[in-house]
Amino acid sequence: MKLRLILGDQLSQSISSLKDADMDTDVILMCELRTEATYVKHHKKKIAFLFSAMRHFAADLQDQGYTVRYTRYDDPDNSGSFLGEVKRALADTGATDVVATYPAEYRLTSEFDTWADTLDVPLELRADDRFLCSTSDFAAWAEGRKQLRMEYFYREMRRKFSVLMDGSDPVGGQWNYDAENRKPPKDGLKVPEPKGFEPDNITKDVLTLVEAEFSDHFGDLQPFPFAVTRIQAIEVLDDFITDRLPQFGDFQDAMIEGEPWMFHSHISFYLNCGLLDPLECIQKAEAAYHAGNAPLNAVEGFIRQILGWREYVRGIYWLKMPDYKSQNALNATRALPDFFWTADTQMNCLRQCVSETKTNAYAHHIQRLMVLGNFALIAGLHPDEVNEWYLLVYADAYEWVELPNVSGMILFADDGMLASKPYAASGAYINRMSNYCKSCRYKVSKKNGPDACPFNYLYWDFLERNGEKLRGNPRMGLIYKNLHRMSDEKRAAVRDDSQRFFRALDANEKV
Ligand code: FAD
Ligand code: DLZ
Ligand code: SF4
Repeated sequence: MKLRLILGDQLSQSISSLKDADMDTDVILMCELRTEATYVKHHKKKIAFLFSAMRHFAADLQDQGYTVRYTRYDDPDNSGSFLGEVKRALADTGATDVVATYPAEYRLTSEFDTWADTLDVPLELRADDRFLCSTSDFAAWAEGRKQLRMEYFYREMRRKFSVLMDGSDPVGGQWNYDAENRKPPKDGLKVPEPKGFEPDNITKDVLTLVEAEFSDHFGDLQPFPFAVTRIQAIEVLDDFITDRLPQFGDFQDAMIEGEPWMFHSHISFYLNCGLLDPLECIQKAEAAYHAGNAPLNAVEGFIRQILGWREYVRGIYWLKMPDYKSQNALNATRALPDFFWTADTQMNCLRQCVSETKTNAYAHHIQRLMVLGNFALIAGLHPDEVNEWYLLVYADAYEWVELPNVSGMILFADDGMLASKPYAASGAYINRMSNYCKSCRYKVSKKNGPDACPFNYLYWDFLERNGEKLRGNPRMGLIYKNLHRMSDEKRAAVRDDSQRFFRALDANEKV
């Protein structure tokens, strides 16, 4: 009789730990834990989403005839940790073996690796097979390459899985249609309502629990529209494929005030906890293209995110951990400003993105990258603080995907391992891709002075401060040429404005 442990982000019936499960004898163990709910103070919605999805998954398994031992958060005997619950279950059930799938992140993997020494029964830890590229295949791909770039990895994945291929060539003749995915938002653009669900009794119980136990965590619990079952998650995916995918490509980078969901898919919550399978998402998008229901720039763009970026960042994570976490190539030291929690800032773009994050436990990619991330980069915020924030505020956040995006993609803390150059930008980018600047107290057209958009001078100050590190980067050559052409007077204005801004920020004044 085997005890089979399922973690909160392993909610898939085809997970390796369940592969040879015997319905008549085995016991499946799932547990809501203090350690997992508090290793960072996750957004209330994230905890509620996972607890509800776990309870629904357990109920599904039970309906199919499995024996599930489910520890609720408020069970008086809940030991609060995976090992404690495994030991308790072994003592109560007399199971002779423990089977688990390796956790998705380093923190727990290294803990699980010590269990064999403390358990009295054999432990079998199986590979995490929820991804399309195994960690060993990624390591083999990376071996011997001078530079790792997502684009080349992505092309191999397209070939390997025969996705959007025309023989050995990419469909349409190009691998990547990114250049067609940057349309600014146009006036009157109509964004479809996202698919949402009324909480059922299981979810209502969880919402009451989370309100009582995690009231001091960040974020709003209500409203709670998340899918919590595989069937609902598939509805979200199908809704995206018909309603949003056709325009996903054009407006992938666009931001509109009051439209947090735009034409994105909102499936990362479900992909990352196992309710959706990456290949089924890719294949549905590809089918929409072949049926003539979505254009190539949209379908390729969407597929690139899942088959390319998602697998790539996970590969980098396992290739480079644990050292990846402590990197700080730009020696950034500033503390995270309070407005990342309160949204109390006069910079409208940041106010909107933080407020939406607080309400939804979601922000789309360009908000995370070019508003919040861009500010974190050019203001020199410390990677540890920025990583902790991103890991706890988003309902799709797990370290394997959050850390490379934050330390690699936005902060350049990994010295260019993930991104070939820092994604620093002035207010002009935000103004082009959003309507945030229209209702901002600052003027995006002003470069200096108290009314100027802070992104404008902080951008040049960032380049100046990090010149030694970045000047030699071939992709930064033109930018540094422009910096050197700047008059001494203008450089002094940039420095003075930035110092004034940082003084106010560090003194916790409203900026
Ligand atoms: P869509 O735009 O519809 O994209 C489809 C899918 O592609 C996503 O669901 C996701 O699975 C995948 N994807 C897209 N971009 C990336 C990427 N850069 N890395 C990995 N997968 C990607 N994604 C997370 O899943 N968890 C995180 O914790 C996370 N943290 C991020 C932090 C920063 C600083 C940045 C810049 C990006 C982060 N991302 C993270 C990636 C991306 O922003 C989200 O996956 C996306 O916004 C989720 O929304 P969506 O499902 O509507 O995505
Ligand atoms: C994120 C999370 C939370 C909030 N709570 C639980 C939990 O109570 N029980 C559980 O099994 N998993 C939870 N998780 C997901 C785990 O943290 C996740 O499995 C690891 O971070 C590995 O990716
Ligand atoms: Fe953001 Fe600057 Fe635009 Fe204000 S003016 S919304 S601070 S980019």
